[in-house]
Amino acid sequence: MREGTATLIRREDYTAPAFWIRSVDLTFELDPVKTLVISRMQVERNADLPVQALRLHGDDIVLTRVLANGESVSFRHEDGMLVIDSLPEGPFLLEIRNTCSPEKNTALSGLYQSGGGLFTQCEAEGFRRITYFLDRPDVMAVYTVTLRASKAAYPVLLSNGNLVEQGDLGNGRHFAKWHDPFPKPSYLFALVAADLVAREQHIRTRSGKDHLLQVYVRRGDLEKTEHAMNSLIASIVWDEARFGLPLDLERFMIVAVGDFNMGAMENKGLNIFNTKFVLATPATATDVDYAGIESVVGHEYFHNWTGNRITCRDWFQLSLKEGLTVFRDQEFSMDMAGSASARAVKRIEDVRQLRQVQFPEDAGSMAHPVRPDSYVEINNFYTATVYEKGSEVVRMMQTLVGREGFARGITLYFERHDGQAVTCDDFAQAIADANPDTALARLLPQFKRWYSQAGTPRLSARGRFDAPTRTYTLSLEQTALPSPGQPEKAPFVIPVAMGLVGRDGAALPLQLEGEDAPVGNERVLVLDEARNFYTFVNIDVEPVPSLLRGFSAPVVLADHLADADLLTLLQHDPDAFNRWEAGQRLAMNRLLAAIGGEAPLALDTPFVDALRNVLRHPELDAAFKELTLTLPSETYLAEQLSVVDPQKIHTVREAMKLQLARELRDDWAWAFEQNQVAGGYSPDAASAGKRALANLSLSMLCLGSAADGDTVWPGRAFQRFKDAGNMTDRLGALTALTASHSELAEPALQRFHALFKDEALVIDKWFALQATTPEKDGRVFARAKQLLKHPDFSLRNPNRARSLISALCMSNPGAFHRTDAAGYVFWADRIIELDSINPQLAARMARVMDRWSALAEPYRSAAHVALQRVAAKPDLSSDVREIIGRALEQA
Ligand code: B3K
Ligand code: ZN
Repeated sequence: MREGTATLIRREDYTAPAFWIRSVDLTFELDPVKTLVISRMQVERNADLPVQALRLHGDDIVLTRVLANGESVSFRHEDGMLVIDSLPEGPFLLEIRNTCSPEKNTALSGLYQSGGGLFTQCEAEGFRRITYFLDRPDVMAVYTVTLRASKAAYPVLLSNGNLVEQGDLGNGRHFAKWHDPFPKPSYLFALVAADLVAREQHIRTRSGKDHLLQVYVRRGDLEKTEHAMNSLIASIVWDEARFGLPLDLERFMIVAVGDFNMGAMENKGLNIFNTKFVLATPATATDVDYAGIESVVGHEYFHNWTGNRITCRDWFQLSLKEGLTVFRDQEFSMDMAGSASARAVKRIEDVRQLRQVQFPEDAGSMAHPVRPDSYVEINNFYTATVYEKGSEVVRMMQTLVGREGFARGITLYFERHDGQAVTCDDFAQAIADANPDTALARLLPQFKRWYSQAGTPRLSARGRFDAPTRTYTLSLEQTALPSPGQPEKAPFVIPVAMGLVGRDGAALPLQLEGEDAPVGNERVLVLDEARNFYTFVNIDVEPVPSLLRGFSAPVVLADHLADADLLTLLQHDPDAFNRWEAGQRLAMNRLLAAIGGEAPLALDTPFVDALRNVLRHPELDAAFKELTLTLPSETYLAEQLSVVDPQKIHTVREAMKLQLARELRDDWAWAFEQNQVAGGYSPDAASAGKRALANLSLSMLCLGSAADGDTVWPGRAFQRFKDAGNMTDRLGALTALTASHSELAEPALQRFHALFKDEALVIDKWFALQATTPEKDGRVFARAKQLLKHPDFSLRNPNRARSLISALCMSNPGAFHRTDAAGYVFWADRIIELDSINPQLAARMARVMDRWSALAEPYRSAAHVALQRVAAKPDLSSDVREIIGRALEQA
């Protein structure tokens, strides 16, 4: 059982708030040591509920006075809340004064200090670390905020909404007063007081309204903000064009901060961003960084409607805003990518991420439904399930009602709920009601099992061709494995986008038994029972089924296809996603056979030839080639096994990589030369794809050279590293050297550090690269340990902590899982250390052990010991305790 005093919050216990706070007027006397907060709230009782005490949240703050309608009132502290028993019957003005200490706030939740400035992070429950409040998303108030601070230390004073007044206070202090006309929950409050500069852009939206866009950064970073600003403008244009949702603010601000627990935060009109998702120049950021900026800027902007205009009734509904907004940012990036093939590349990347992170989560100790039923720390539930699987659930709705139907659903959702705090049920209902004659509307209660049942369903497909009747019968069967607290599950509604591919690669017309004519050559079968049969008529030769096209549902598919079928799909499938998938399956079959069996890995000619054909294909996009020639990750391979030996997986995968490096040597060299990008840097999909393929080729060439004792390619890589005109190529060349353990890696790493010693985000890359190098003889782990002592390393900066600790423990299984348990000792030491500094971040990193119980011995026992050691820390935070407690329940 879980220990500790932290309580379990249950979804079924939801009750409406006993009071409403209609407006709040906040005044801040900002000071890093002690900030004074004066809060004046218009409060009224919720007439629907019996008369009761007002209970306000407050955490780590010091109360100095409480007045109701100007009179002092008695209060008490109970269960960490401020309780006021006797209050006026009717609406009243509540005034609270309290202090907090930004400089002591290492948790980076609430008001904290970073790089000499003051910043806030309130979602989910950080506002209570600033002042006493009904800190829950269904209490929405209109905010007026006055910031008073030293003019020299904090020349820029920002909060949500519009600037209504500013001026001098004498004594070197100044003030700014902001008003946000939109009622909002406290988690969307923000303030910034810092020495910053802004890139500005005035735009006019379709309705003819003018808006001011600003991106605030530290002095010296201004030239790194162009891409973020362009991404913001593109997001605004896209949301209006695709969903008819315009920018509703006169002023929209983005502020970059160097110390931040996650990617970014959608505070109304004042988004606060991790610098990683704002700052980019060709010299310092990779193509992946550029794409990340576009997608995160889009994501936070899209929250302005999905999250801010309509918010969550309670935190169990988190996916209402997160799943939907991830779906929107994925669609945005796809639309920005342009060509069909570039869209498929984006989809492949998203699915790869889902499988790499969400599938393990759904099978491990932290498995939970998209709409969780309980939590101890809500911050532990900002998960891949709520975000990425939540997005897949929204995507399935779009698949079931069509793109236009889905846009109609969104319109109805806003007609019904604008300005409200609602539930996932409300959302699904709106999409269904706007599309009455669809499978979604017909099956809505069953469809919503995607919100309530955890775990990744298994979909098993078998086809049977009957030559005499010229029919092909497809059987689809779903099963769901038990999850914690959910032993039994009912069938899901699974949309299966599919086609039938002829042996010659032709897309066959699809006519189901009982239909008069074929309905195109791609369709969506809706599986709503445990098992169903679909009989296609007028089929002359046994086809190859191409199922779950575009990954139309978040399931694990067993299609029982033979190698020959997969080779056909890899060569001919009109669906690019399934084409890639066929390649991955061919690789995976071989990897798993070698991992499970005693026979050493030996690659067969048909497989190698098929990969060569992809690599040399005259029409396929470079980005697609790169994805197809990249082997399934060690983490994804581990998910295919019931007992996981990480070293075995690592060894086999490395062996296969090396064989491909050698067998395709000339082809890699050809691809490297073919994919050079001339001219200035542009992060567009086509150029980025070429760079990715050139870099993969270079890595493979260096790997092959290392085994053959050849020095030509490492020499070329070193030269390219030195001459590179952009970070993608520079880091690519450096990676080729480190990953092949070349002698030139060391001087290159030193040079890289010297070149970028003042660029924090690049130094993060330098740490991460060393921590994620494929392990060889324990060298990588030894180096990571050494790097803990590097003067540039710090646990206090989340990006830096992640660049070494998460990189090693989460992204480098071959280095982390050691037979001598040293990796787990390293992990436990860091979690214990970090828990006292930043519990949210520590809890995130603690998740490394979610899947410990699937490990083979000796890993399993050693992991258990490490978990118990963390659990034994006397003052362990409730954040980490929840994660570790759930992991230990698997023992
Ligand atoms: N809504 C924030 C995440 C807040 C995380 C709190 N632990 C960023 C986002 O999803 O857009
Ligand atoms: Zn979000």
